[in-house]
Formats: sequence, C-alpha cells, structure tokens
Amino acid sequence: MVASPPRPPGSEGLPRSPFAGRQAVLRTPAGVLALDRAVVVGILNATPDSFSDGGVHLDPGRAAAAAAEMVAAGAGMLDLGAESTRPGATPVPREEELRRLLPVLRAVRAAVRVPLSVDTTKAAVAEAAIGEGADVVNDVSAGRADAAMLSSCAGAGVPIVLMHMQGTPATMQAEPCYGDVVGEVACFLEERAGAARAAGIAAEQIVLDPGIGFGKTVAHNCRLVRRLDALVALGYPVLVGVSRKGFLGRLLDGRDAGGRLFGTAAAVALAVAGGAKLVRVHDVAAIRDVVAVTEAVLGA
Ligand code: HH2
Repeated sequence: MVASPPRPPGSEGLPRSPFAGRQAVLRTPAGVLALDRAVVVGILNATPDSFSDGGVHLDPGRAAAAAAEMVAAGAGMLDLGAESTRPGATPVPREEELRRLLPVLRAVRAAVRVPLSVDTTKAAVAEAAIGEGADVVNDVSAGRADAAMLSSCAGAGVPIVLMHMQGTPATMQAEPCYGDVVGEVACFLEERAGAARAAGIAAEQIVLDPGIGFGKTVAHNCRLVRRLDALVALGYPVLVGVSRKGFLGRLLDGRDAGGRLFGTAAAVALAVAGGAKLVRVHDVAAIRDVVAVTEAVLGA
C-alpha cells in the first residue's frame, strides 16, 4: 500500500471510503447495476475518427445490432460516445456531437435494456442523452470542461464516471510529466469526487477512472494498472479503459489497434486483480472470459 495522498481542499469532513463494508451498486434509470463482479462495458463510438472503431457505428441500425451483440456476449453496460478523445483529436461542437449521438442512442436504447453511459464532456449533451434514455455520464474531463456538468448529473440523479487526464486530447501526449503518477492521479480523483459530492451527486453514484492513455507514457500507464489498489482505496468503484490502447501497441513492437487483443486481455486481468469494478472494452466476448477466469482465480 502507498501512503494515502494528502486530502484535497474541500473534501475535509467527507468519509474517505463511502463503500467501506458495503456492496457497491450503481442506481441508474435502467435499473441497479451490481458491482460485486466486474462489469464489462462495451464501447460504441458514433464517430468518424475514433482510433479503433471510428466510422463503424455511426449508422443507427449497425450500432443497434452491435449493441445487441455486445449484450448477448456479456456486456453489462454500453458506453456511447460521439466525440473522439484519441491523442491529437480536436473538439467537436455540441450540435455536431448531438447530431451524431442521438439517432444512435435512440436505436441502441430500443435494442437493449442494459444501462447506457454517454461519453461526453458537455452538460447539454449529457442532458439531451439522459432525456433519450442514457443512464450514466462518462466525463473524461471529470467535470472540469463544463461548469454545469456536475450539477446536471446531480439533478438527473445519474451516476458519473470521473476520469483523470493531464492536458487535453489535443496536447496530452506531447510530454506527460509526473513526480508520482499514482499519488497525483489519486489526489486529483479524490478532489474531483469531492467536487461531485459538493455539487449534490451521491457518493454511491461516483465512479473513478485513472484515464489510461490520457496524458501518460507507457510507464505511467503500466504503473497505474499495477497500483490500481491505491485508487480503489479511495473508496469508489474504479473503471479502467485499456482496450486496444496505444501503450499496448508500444509494448508489442508497434502492433496496430486490431492486434492488441491479448495485450488488452493481460491488462484487463491485472486491472480486475487490482480491484477494477468496470472494464471498458471493444472485444466484449473475449474480455468476458478474461474477467470470469480472473475472478474465479481471485476467489479461489
Ligand atoms: N478512453 C477513451 C474514451 N473514453 N472514458 C473513460 N472513462 N475511460 C477511458 O479510458 C476512455 C474513455 C478512448 O478510447 P475510445 O473510445 O476507444 O477511442 P476514441 O476516444 O478515439 O473514440
């Protein structure tokens, strides 16, 4: 165990571990999502330019079919995004994000019953998505990009994923720099959880995410997966997104995104062993098996 990070301003008086001694669940409009076993979250990007599935799910019919397939393969939740956050990506205007997202969201909502999260940093997009059946907000800026995001989620009563990122997608891989990556990410996430709670989001509705690949070197990403326990110790469920990411390609002699499944599997197994309760992935069927075997071994 590392020493706990110093408490950030504003979080004094809040218990460090809201889940201590309790079974974690997320309460969503689609129902209660139990986190006693790690949940496989399937990725559906309604974007032309996502690094791995760009262009594939822009069409609502194809997206709905892919969603149904992912749920049949074991996804407990799906994450829909309409703005790529890959390194170097430029921001998408709100109208364009909504134009891409809403038809896909409506089709996916009609096709599956599992909770749907919307991957956005804009409160207006989150609100529109919740109005069309989204159940969870996944904000890679952790509520920093839009001052209205945390209060919107509090008002809607939906869970929120708060992710760490150093810099912005346009610049984040230029020169990632930390003194102590695990301590700094933990401190940041604890501060953002405090901000979310201060805005009225229930502690039980907050999920934390180290933001693998968001302003991090290969060594930083590996260290965060290795020391996930330090983030789990903050007391909130942790989501990890390693799927097909660039650091795996760099560890595997420059392999492209399509060749990173086994690398993804290794990183997911270690993340689950470290306490991850949600894993965000493209390859649901394969990763469901990885999670099942990892959890069986952990429980043996
Ligand atoms: N990674 C990506 C996007 N959203 N959200 C969370 N909470 N955690 C992540 O690790 C995460 C995320 C990037 O992956 P992807 O959606 O596949 O690509 P793109 O951003 O190019 O659409």
